[in-house]
Amino acid sequence: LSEALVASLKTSPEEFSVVYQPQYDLSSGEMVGMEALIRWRHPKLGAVSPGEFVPLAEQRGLIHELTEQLVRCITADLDLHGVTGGDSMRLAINISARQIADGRLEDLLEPFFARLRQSGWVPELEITETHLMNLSRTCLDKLKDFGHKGVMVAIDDFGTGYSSLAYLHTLPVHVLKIDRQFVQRLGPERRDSRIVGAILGIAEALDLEVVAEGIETEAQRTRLQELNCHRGQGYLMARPLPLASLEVI
Ligand code: G
Ligand code: G
Ligand code: MN
Ligand code: NA
Repeated sequence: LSEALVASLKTSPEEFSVVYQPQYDLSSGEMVGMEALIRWRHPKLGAVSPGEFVPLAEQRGLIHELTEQLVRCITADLDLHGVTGGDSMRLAINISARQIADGRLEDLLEPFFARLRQSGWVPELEITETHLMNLSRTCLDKLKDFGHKGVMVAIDDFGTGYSSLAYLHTLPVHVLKIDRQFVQRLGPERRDSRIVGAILGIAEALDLEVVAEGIETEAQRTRLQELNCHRGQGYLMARPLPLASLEVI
């Protein structure tokens, strides 16, 4: 698999594509953004899960090349469909924390983000919580620079890492994405919502936005609304889809 990925990243860009999962304002139901997720379909192996190939790309030192495919696909999708973000909708991409040290990242993302803004999208960078803690001062400064240029920075899978509140407070981030394991534990009992409630409290104290991930049931959505969680995404509202299927927006 690893060899196939290396070969495909080098010679077969057409095997990569991107799907988009809408994010909603949970009180109004309005769409407020989308998360871009990369897909890889190998001619012999078929569709490979990003849970498998993203870590492989990291191991093989090709995560930058993967992000190049992501950027190329999103740019092509926007050029083809001309979907606008209305100057307020977010377009979130996932990057690996270790890419931040790589000088090629800014060279790739700066023109891409300019392109996004041109069509009315506010760029957002998602970085998994577990890897945020190992970032050097230099990398944190780079994130801060993105922030100064109007890029929103989100902590992905929040609640699964080990960030201390003291550390969180110093991070140049704007958004917490509540990991879906906590959302999926939301049930009719009040105690089911204690962890999500605590995360919402942290977000409020640190003045951060919150996105709940992995909303699958009406009961979970209702509970999140009651808890005043503003933004959410999940199969209940929409699965990740090709941009063409999403043109209701
Ligand atoms: O798309 P799916 O829900 O299967 O994603 C599985 C994992 O792969 C998630 O953790 C997601 O953040 C990650 N992922 C999806 N697309 C990208 C990408 O373009 N770059 C990186 N680094 N991770 C991605
Ligand atoms: O780690 P990250 O949050 O980037 O992962 C996003 C992943 O979550 C994608 O693989 C996406 O397909 C998946 N996903 C999105 N919505 C749901 C959902 O409602 N339930 C589950 N189980 N997975 C979801
Ligand atoms: Mn994500
Ligand atoms: Na996540």
